[in-house]
Amino acid sequence: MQAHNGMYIDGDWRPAAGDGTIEVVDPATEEVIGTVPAGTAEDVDAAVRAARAALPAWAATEPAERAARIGALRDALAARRETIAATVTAELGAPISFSRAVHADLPITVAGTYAALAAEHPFEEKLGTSRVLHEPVGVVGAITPWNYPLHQIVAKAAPALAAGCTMVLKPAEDTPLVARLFAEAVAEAGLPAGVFNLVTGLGPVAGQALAEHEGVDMVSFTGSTAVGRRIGAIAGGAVKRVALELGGKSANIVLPSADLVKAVKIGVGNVMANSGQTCSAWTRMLVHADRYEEAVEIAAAAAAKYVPGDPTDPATRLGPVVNARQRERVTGYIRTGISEGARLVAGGPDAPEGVERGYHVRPTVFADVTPEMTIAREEIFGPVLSVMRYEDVDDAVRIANDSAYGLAGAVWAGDDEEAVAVARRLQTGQVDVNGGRFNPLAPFGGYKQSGVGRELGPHGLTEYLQTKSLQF
Ligand code: TXE
Repeated sequence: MQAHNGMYIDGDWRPAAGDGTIEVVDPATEEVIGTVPAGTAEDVDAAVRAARAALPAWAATEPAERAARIGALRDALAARRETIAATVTAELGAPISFSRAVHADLPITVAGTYAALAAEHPFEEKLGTSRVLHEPVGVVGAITPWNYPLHQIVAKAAPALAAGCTMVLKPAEDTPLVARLFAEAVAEAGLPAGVFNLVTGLGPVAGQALAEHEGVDMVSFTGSTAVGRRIGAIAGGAVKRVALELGGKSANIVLPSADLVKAVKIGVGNVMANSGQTCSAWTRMLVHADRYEEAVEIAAAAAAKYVPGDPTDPATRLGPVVNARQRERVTGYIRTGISEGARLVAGGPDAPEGVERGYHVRPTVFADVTPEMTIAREEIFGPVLSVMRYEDVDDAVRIANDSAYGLAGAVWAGDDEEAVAVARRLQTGQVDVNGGRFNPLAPFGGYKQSGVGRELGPHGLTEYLQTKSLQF
């Protein structure tokens, strides 16, 4: 049990202004594993003041100096790899092997990318007779979710720091412990006091106070579309820069020429990873009518291999979902799928057999899902796949684009260029061609209701810059 009473403000761990606390629950054991302070508007104000005070000096540092600090931050995270993985497994419930390979290694990679980009980025350019300067936006208020808790922090903090911005982070209430590890790494990396500040707290209290604070120049938010709309309205009203990374309902189009077994198995794995709590998950699998039943059979068999279990066991592939509320949400969607007439071919709403505790959900596959069904339209954020039928390529593209969201997607075909022709027609920010592969330089973000702005790589860095032209 870790009982913390400090928040990282102005280069120091300080007690919170109030005495409220947030309990951190291990979703696999349902036990309280720690407490952190529930920050208030007063704590947010102290953190924003520290960030403002640190801004002029940090904004004026040479890019090479910022690159060196971000490199040191990357190394401090890498030195904590095992603690990070164990912490994410404890507070999120992700299987330990996934926590190591993704929850720890992905943000370490992203931090390394920004150490390089900070040094290389063209912060000044010449356009005709003008000199164009790319300057930091200022103080960034970052609000992050629990699903990839460290990655979401690093995907905001690393580019913001590389740009010369300072930051106040309000992490998700379910996963504040890994955010504390990040602040420890910041301290070890020798970033000047006030450049990065951490305030733990509840969304509607500390999160809202941060978004509204007049000392914050930009709000960068990742989370639900409902909260994203509120943040967007606050930022719009105050004419602040805003970046929003919201939900998704991504389509995975398997073209007739594709290797069906491979496409379906990898497609199932994509949805089951992290218990389906991935905004870019390919939750709608679209298969041609001629091979539809075959695909459904493969998908059901593949899903059954994701046996819910103890996430600390390296052999476990499916952990619980993050909390009891999320389990109710996900099983509610499974019940809705059944009542709206989808055919359940794997899993279901009942608790899995063989696990006595924890917020587990059975790996679930629905067939005969039609585009108007709730489970085809809304983000479920659980281990639930909908397999849908299409008649021809135009039909597949129409179904894929028939969504309020547009975050990611996938296309499988016999050759890449056939898939690319379909990918060009999708209204979505990212498409994996024949499986894809993570590239930390590639921009990530949404079309439509999936958000505003891009994260990662040079595009992610420019989000935190504003432009000044000098005319000669
Ligand atoms: O998200 P919230 P929740 C989706 C997913 C999930 C659903 C609900 O579908 O089932 O959202 O998850 C802070 N002002 N995604 O309830 O509430 C909150 O403290 C300012 C998709 O956990 O949006 C946390 O830090 N901040 C997603 C962050 O917002 C507020 C990842 C996200 O929490 C606030 C997570 C307020 N009024 C959920 N209210 C993705 N895009 O990856 C809450 N917060």
